[in-house]
Amino acid sequence: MIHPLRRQPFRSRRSVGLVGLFYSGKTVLLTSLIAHLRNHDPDRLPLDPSGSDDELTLLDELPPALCAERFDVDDHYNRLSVADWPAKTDRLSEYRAELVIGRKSWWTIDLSLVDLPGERLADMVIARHPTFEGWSDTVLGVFRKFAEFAEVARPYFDTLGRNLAEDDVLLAYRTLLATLHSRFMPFISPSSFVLDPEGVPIDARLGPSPPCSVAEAIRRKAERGTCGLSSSEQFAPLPADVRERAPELAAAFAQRYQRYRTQLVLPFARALARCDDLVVLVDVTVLLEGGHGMVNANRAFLEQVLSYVDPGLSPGRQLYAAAVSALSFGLTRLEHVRRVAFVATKADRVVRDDRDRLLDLLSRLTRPIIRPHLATKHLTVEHLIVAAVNSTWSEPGDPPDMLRYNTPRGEVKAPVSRLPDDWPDHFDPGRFRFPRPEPSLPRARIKVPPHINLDRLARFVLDKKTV
Ligand SMILES: Nc1nc2c(ncn2[C@@H]2O[C@H](COP(=O)(O)OP(=O)(O)OP(=O)(O)O)[C@@H](O)[C@H]2O)c(=O)[nH]1
Ligand SMILES: [Mg+2]
Repeated sequence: MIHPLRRQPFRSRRSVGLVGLFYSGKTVLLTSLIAHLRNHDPDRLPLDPSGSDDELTLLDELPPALCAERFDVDDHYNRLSVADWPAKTDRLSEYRAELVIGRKSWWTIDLSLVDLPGERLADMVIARHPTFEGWSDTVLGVFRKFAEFAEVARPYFDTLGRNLAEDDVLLAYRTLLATLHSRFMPFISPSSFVLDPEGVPIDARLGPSPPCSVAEAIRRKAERGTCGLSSSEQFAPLPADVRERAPELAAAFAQRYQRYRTQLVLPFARALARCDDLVVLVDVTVLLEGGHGMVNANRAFLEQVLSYVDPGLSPGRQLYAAAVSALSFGLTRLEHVRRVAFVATKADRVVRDDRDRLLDLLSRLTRPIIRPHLATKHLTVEHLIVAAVNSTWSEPGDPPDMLRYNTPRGEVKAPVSRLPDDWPDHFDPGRFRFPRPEPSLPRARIKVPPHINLDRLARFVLDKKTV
């Protein structure tokens, strides 16, 4: 778009999607970033390391362009400022603003930042597969591939071997999903099982429950959860031989799968795939706390997301994109993800001396997943560690494995796990422990959240060359 009478006659469009599992820190990251964009202070968020043209001005906040819902930054910020983390996200939302960087620029940036509930990302495997048969084969393939999935999935396969009554198949699959959920393994598809189509989490649907055994909790979730648009619209993956043996069941599941895919999955999957850049959040500390099973599940999940988004441009599409851009004087862009930043979030949960190790662990996890895309396409990939709201500190003389932070009981000083140089071959949940602080934020709005490396993420988002 061109505005000949303005000081910045040109306007470029940029959209960035934040993806990551539930609890990976997307909403906090976006809230903190927006707070910094609204009150930009070059000393706290340096955008140009040379310091020559470091001024960012937010001109206007705009209605969303990629989805229906506005990102409720004020509500999230208000909670942070009273030492409470934001509520979990229940739907796709977008923050959109017009910005100008530097004093001499001829361009304004129309920037969209997209946030989504982490659970829905497990449905990217549905977005990737137009048919129920393809989805079934991929999901069951993942369950067979990793030992920790295979163990959880065995009773489901046993059920399919002896009983193909619809209700029994669905209950067996919901039991499988409930078991994954109880182990924090993020491969729960359809995601309606943990976050129903209205955005209500399964724990909220169950309501408060008396303390009970893990087996009882799994049974309750399996009874109440829904794998589909509603209780009469449920489906579960079926292997090829079962699809042959029970064609009516397979046909019913296939129709429900199509309705689920069209109504719930494709709208957000398309919004993400249309982004120029993706910020992929990985909470390495939670993966260490969760054990190797969680690392494997996270890896399988990231592979599915990147396969659907298919980031990068093949040489042919790169040429086409360059031609489109040249013919429109750079004002039209081919909508496709071309840059990916992998971000290890909550870097304040590890001691300062371990931040390099945090970056190494992130890179070791994500490099094998992104390499096939990098090998064949034009794609920019960055790796960063960030704390959106730095909520821990240490004082001179504190031991090297100690952090200080606020909790509802007041300030504590506690030991934290040191990071390994590489992912251990085998590690069970509980071997690593990191703090869960309250957010520490200045209440005066002209102040901005303390952070670690948020400036580097901002440079990526704004496409400032030096990250
Ligand atoms: N110490 C620390 N904890 C953080 C930070 N960011 C997030 N957290 C913690 O991580 C939790 C989840 O953060 P969210 O931003 O809500 O996570 P999300 O990815 O949006 O999760 P969903 O909405 O469920 O998809 C918060 O409630 C905090 O406990 C951070 O910068 N530092
Ligand atoms: Mg969220």
